[in-house]
Amino acid sequence: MATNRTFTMIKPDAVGNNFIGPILAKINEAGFRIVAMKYLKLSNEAAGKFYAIHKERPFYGELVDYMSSGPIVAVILEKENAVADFRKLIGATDPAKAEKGTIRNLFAKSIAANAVHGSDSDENAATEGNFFFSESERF
Ligand code: 3AN
Repeated sequence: MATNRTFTMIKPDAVGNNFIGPILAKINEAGFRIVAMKYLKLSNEAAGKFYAIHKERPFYGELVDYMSSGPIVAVILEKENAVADFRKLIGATDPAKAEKGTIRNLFAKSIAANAVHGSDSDENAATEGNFFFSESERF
């Protein structure tokens, strides 16, 4: 069953390039409502925990170092069919393969620094949202 929430992060490259505003505008234009939002910098340890599901992948160390290299924006979003529709809005993991007009096509430079995260399932969306936000921080 499709739930109505997903989780995203605006990653250090996009924050550093002053793309927070343009990316949030795209997200709102696509019909998502912001349920929770935080601007913060992850410690290396916290980034390691967040990406623990990728522990065995060859790029894990690079990914964790990168995600703790600068501030991010963590956001819970709401919309019907949120997980699938948000994955469509951000485009493929590799920005070179991301469809024209998608967030990664517009704002990302590389597969590692790919501007935004998007949950890949309802279950992960809930886990990832819980990682950053308590119940009283969701509106
Ligand atoms: P997505 O974020 O599109 O779901 P995943 O789950 O395959 O992609 O990968 C998680 C994150 O790991 C990506 N967002 C990206 O930042 C990073 N990543 C994926 N593949 C590579 C790679 N080949 N080299 C470096 N980083 C990668």
